[in-house]
Amino acid sequence: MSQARTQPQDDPAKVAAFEARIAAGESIEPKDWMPERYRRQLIRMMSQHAHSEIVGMLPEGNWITRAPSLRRKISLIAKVQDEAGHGLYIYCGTETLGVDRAELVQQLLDGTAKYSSIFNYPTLSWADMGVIGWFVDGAAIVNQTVLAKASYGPYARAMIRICKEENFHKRQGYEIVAVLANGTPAQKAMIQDAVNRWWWPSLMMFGPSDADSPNTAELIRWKVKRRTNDELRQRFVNLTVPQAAAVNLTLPDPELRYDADTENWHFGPIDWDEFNQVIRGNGPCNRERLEARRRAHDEGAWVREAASAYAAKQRAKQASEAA
Ligand code: BYC
Repeated sequence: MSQARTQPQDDPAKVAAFEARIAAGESIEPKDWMPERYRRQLIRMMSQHAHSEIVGMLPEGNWITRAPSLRRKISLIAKVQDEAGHGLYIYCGTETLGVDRAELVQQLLDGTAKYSSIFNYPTLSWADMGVIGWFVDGAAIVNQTVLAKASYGPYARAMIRICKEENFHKRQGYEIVAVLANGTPAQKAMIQDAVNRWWWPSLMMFGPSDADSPNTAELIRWKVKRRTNDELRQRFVNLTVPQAAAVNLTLPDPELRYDADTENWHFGPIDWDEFNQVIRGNGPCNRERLEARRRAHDEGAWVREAASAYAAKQRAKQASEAA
């Protein structure tokens, strides 16, 4: 990746010392020596994560003006604002690796950086707000609770705070789900339809199966990832099946059954063709999402200019006071 700081070939002695620190469970901090490949992998993963939070505001932002009550509107606005905060927090964490945020944002706008596949699906009804909180934030919690133990300190610490907020997001979603599931037949049908549409894309959030995941082995070795994609996906399914039963909703998988030997819920095959289409930019809303981000970036140019002018003025003031 062009944005990573270039370094001479990593010194094998330094690599060995670094790997010993990882093996001992030490946290790697921004000023510590790290292999160039470790830095690049973190920049890739963290920037994609930050982009996901920012693009992830769009499907829900679409429903703020149509929330069914003042109370629902307040909590949805708060959730979407939290997502902006998560994005900015993770961009800051990524900058500790020596890369400029403007460069990362440009990669998103150019379509050269990925963001989570899940945000390329449309939000068709209010019930989707419930199911996103339940499934999407639920999946994020499963993934991020483990990332809170990642070997890179700034990323791990960001995850601790973010997970606390994701817990509120999941609860607000599940509460919407429970209310609709116990509502009129039309409300129940609406929530079941949302469950049917979001279930499989939510399982895809965890990434390709381990056999097809080029980055997992290296990231596990460096303790950035502490569990594989398939392990986390299985954990999410195991947690979610009883939650669906508790509100009498059906998950759209005829193969779903409990396996007493493995103590896991067995689930049917994932449509990897669909996943690959979405991450290549051909999902239902990829174009719309990037257009919305580009428009917001252009419309926000004056804010960035004003903030830079203000910062320059403050610097000049401080310099003249110090003189
Ligand atoms: N979507 O080797 P793999 C949120 C890419 S936002 C798109 O397994 P890795 C929220 C992958 O990047 C939460 N692309 O990769 C916000 C790689 O491509 P490149 C978002 C995907 O890194 C608002 C290639 O496929 N969470 O919670 O080992 C509202 C091969 O994959 C996806 C994060 O970002 C995907 N689903 O593992 C509500 C968590 N999956 O870069 C909620 C942090 C894979 O080689 N990230 N790809 O071109 C991770 O944990 C890991 O990066 C992943 C992938 C598990 C996602």
